[in-house]
Amino acid sequence: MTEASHHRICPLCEACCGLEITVKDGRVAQVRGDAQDPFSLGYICPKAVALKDLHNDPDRLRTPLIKRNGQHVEVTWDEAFAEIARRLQPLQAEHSRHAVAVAVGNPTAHKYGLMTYFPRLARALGTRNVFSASSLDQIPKQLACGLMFGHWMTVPLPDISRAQLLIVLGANPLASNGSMWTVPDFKGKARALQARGGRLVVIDPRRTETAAVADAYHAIRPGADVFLLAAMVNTLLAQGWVRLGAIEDWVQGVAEVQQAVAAFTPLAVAGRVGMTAHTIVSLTRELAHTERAALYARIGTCTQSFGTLASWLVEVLNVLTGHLDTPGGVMFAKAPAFASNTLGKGGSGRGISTGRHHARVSGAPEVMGELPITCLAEEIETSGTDQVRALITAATNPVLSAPNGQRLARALASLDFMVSIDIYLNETTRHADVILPGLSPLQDDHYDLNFAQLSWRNNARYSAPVLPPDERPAEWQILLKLAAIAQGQAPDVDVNALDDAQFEQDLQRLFGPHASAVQATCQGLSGPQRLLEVALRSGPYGDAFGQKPDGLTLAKVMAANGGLDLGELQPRIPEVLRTPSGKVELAPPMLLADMARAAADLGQPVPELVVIGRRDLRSNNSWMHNLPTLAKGPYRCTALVHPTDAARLKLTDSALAQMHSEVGSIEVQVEISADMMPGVVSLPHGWGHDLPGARLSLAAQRPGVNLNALLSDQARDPLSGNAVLSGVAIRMTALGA
Ligand SMILES: Nc1nc2c(c(=O)[nH]1)N[C@H]1C(S)=C(S)[C@@H](COP(=O)(O)OP(=O)(O)OC[C@H]3O[C@@H](n4cnc5c(=O)[nH]c(N)nc54)[C@H](O)[C@@H]3O)O[C@H]1N2
Ligand SMILES: Nc1nc2c(c(=O)[nH]1)N[C@H]1C(S)=C(S)[C@@H](COP(=O)(O)OP(=O)(O)OC[C@H]3O[C@@H](n4cnc5c(=O)[nH]c(N)nc54)[C@H](O)[C@@H]3O)O[C@H]1N2
Ligand code: SF4
Ligand SMILES: [Mo]
Repeated sequence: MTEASHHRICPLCEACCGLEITVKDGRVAQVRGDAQDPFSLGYICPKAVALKDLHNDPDRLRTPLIKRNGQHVEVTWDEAFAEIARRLQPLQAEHSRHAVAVAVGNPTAHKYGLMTYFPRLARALGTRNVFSASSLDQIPKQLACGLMFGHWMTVPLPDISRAQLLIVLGANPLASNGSMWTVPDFKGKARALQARGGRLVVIDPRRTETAAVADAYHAIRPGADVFLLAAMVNTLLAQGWVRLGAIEDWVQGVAEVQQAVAAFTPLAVAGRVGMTAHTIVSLTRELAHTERAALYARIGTCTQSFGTLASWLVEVLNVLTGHLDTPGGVMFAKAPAFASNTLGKGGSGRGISTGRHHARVSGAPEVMGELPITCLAEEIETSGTDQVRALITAATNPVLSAPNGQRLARALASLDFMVSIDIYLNETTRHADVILPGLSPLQDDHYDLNFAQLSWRNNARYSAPVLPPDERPAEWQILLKLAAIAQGQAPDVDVNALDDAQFEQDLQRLFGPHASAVQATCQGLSGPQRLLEVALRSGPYGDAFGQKPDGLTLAKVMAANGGLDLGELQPRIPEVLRTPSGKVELAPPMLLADMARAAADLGQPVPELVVIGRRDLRSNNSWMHNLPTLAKGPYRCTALVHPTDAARLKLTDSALAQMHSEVGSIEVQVEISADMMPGVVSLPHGWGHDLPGARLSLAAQRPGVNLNALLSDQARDPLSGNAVLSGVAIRMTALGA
């Protein structure tokens, strides 16, 4: 009998916990939190334990599938790639390059092979129809931060280990484990903050799991964050509480902000926000007068029509209270590899731009190189030049995760050709003509390309595969093959040779005359691992290919089981900035202009009943409901309704009700809960596993209902293109038990 224990970073959510995985005789025996991990110190959640179920899940695809006569049948890799070339290449020849769309989803962010090679496929296709889950999620925050600080990934993070006050707005880290902020064991860190006399304050339409451990909780009307935040900025300025602190010389635009929020007094917004003016002023006072304080906002503030404005005002408040870039406030991580805000000369840059092209049907602007995923269905359905006729997806399930999934499903069924890189035959991939499954996460190596830029502590961590890879291509090789096919090559092209050639070109571009010396240091490496080696060595902690012998190399990072701790976050202004002015641009014109829309909306009546979403520790968006350890327990896809709403609507606990919206209608199980704000109902997303043609046998036994069947694909934040997933008007009628 052989037994070995491996350290592995959990690839399932942004907390990036360190796991200890025991393998006995080639099988996963146990998954535990790794107490030696310097970042998570042994913390894990139930999803990590389910990695064992995921690896063993009989429904997880291990062989490519081709759809023949409506049925998905197993084929060889050669057959699958040949089929793709046979069908994709003529379609490309006949139509414009925009006729092939690509869509990527959330797990991509956790797989550096997908992350580093997906852009090559998009580039090879030359399509502007690039879609991702970012437009269902964080793109407003990235846009706001990009405009203020000059790069999409320059996002302030609460310095939780030194803060004395943390205000959490529209996030529920006790269930989600944190987002756009890698903070394993949030609960433990929040307890430590409280133990040293600090306070945790939660603002949310639901008294969440996080609110339950907080020192104070305030309910807010969904979608009203922009008004609350503008009134807080207004209060700061009116009371003379503004202090810019250490970054004073690096901030511009305070006067413009003052003008933009002038009309949003606490009294003017109180009714709409659902808080008293007194509470708004008190919150502002506490943020302004606590020496080390941070305001953190997440998805609740993004997935609404004023998502970019709300995300912007959050950081304006952190700046105006002197908390940006100071210990105990909000700070910037310094990632050891792949971080654009560590490249080139620091202090100023080109900044970011949007609208380099627009969606054909809606006219929505390009943001971060992509178009809103809520435009995908209409781009497929609407005839004309550049109509989308083929789609390649990677790790995304928008039939469940995007608004109006029923319309998208119909659109996908009408495509001429669809390919999915995915590990399940699910609600989305059932429409694919060819499905290409990547390896199990336990067979893949791992590096958190994004999350090192969002981490509560600087670090460099790498995980080797826990189980040996099998004969299958890795996902980066699948993507390279597709890119080659998209460029007209034969399906039997040697992808490793292509990768070598591309790598040489990249080195020429990056290192000019030193390219061959750099290349010599990467002997024996290939694919994303080789890119990582170069990025680490040329990065801010790197060994500069031998010039700084104490610096990082991939070998050093690999040797540090659990990862290298690169220390607490450090002040980075002005070096981190990449704005044209070299300043924190507090008043981007695009945002100032959008304040007129907010002002006009302030007077609008609010619907009597609205729906918001909810996350549960045992779910992960739409794709982990097929795993036995997570699927057990009480039914979770319930609609939480406040007792006064239930009484008014004659809804009873555990009974069924019909939930209607402008676009759809679903049958939900009611759960009466005083944790809800009156007038607000909460239903989780990612459910509805009862669609024909999917192969998720366990999930189908308790399918739940799809929240996104109620949401419109026409409701977006006009600046970022992010979907409106929160605060949508509904009606509810009782159906009986
Ligand atoms: N109403 C509502 N809708 C929401 C949200 C909400 O709060 N409310 N949240 C939104 C957010 S934040 C997000 S990020 C999106 C997520 O939406 P998506 O990005 O579509 O993510 P999932 O629904 O989790 O689907 C993940 C897909 O990846 C596949 N997959 C899993 N692991 C791998 C792998 O290793 N390789 C490959 N190739 N495929 C893999 C799964 O089988 C599944 O098909 O949902 C959004 N939808
Ligand atoms: N267990 C689990 N963990 C996950 C995921 C999962 O599906 N399950 N998904 C992962 C993903 S992809 C992401 S992006 C992150 C998200 O991580 P979080 O941002 O923490 O997401 P949620 O837990 O949905 O918390 C959002 C909160 O916003 C509140 N809210 C809704 N509407 C509004 C509003 O208009 N204003 C305000 N202020 N609040 C509002 C909701 O009640 C909810 O409590 O979680 C990640 N982690
Ligand atoms: S919180 Fe859970 S799912 Fe997220 S990284 Fe940690 S163990 Fe994995
Ligand atoms: Mo997300």
